[in-house]
Amino acid sequence: MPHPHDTPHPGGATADLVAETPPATTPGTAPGTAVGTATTPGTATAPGTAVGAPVSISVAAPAYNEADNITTAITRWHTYLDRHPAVGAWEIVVCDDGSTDTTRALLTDLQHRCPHLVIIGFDRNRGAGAAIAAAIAATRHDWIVLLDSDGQFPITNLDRFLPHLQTGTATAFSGARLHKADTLPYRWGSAASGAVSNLLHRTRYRDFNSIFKVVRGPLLRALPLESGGMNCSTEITARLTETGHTWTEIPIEHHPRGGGRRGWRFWRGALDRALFVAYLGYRRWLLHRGVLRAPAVPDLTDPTATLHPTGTARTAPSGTTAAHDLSGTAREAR
Ligand SMILES: Nc1nc2c(ncn2[C@@H]2O[C@H](COP(=O)(O)OP(=O)(O)O)[C@@H](O)[C@H]2O)c(=O)[nH]1
Ligand SMILES: [Mg+2]
Repeated sequence: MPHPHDTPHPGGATADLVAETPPATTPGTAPGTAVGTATTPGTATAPGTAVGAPVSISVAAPAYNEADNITTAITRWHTYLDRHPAVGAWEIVVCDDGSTDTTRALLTDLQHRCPHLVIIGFDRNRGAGAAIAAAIAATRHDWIVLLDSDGQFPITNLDRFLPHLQTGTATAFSGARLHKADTLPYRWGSAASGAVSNLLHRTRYRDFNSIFKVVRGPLLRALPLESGGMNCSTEITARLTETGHTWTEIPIEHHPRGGGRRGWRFWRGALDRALFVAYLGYRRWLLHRGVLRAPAVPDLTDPTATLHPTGTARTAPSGTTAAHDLSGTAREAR
């Protein structure tokens, strides 16, 4: 079966999915405030992307027991991507691995109205990290946008990123939540682990743990990710930094959860984060000693580097298991 997005913008088939309309931005302008800078190898104009041309986008998101939020989230993403003049071909890949509420049924229903929606999953719950890695592996467009499906990261944040994508100023952008809409213990925990992660990586990112990221597809698909639970955002920031790339941070809005409950408990999550950051420190040391090698990723400054939507980076590494693809398209996932 062909990928549902082989024909971009199917038009009328999705007309009943309507939410907020994106503002008609002027392609090429840069309303976002870049608070970091990109350095080589991330400074090249995206090969094959004419300056100001619409960009192709895959949204990748995990979803677990998000029945309260999933319909609103996907409807908003759909409307935004479908109508934004700076967005060309697009898709939304959601990984729901074993929700026990009606998330899966709602996704299937949404898919009838939104052929751009690709649903993948596992036969059991494997955690947000596994889910986001599987969703990334299943994407096929030039840029990947990472989002949560609980409504905390409005897709309208993309307004500030799209001009940068069109001009190809960098290959990896991260949304910095300057005002986090989380309770104090969660904000403190994130600030503390972000500060230590910055120290370990000799970086000065304002929001090391933000999952709202926009990265060139071939680059993110090539990044080996191994976190299972809620440390995937920290891991993506760290692992790309290991490869010598620099994140360009752009301020974003962060909202309270739309409904439902977060999928992890504070103390368990805090312990897991502390262990994960300790592991990052150990990795840094092993990399420094040459015991480990940094992950190999495509050099996107090379015009022959894959930008093809069905490039080799989509092949899952060995040791992975097949994901259930509810759209009927053959997919592989970590
Ligand atoms: N597929 C999948 N998604 C998950 C899992 N746990 C959390 N998520 C999703 O990950 C995102 C972030 O989770 P959330 O509980 O809001 O944590 P937060 O990072 O503290 O906001 C949401 O979209 C969740 O639906 C999981 O086990 N599997
Ligand atoms: Mg959340």
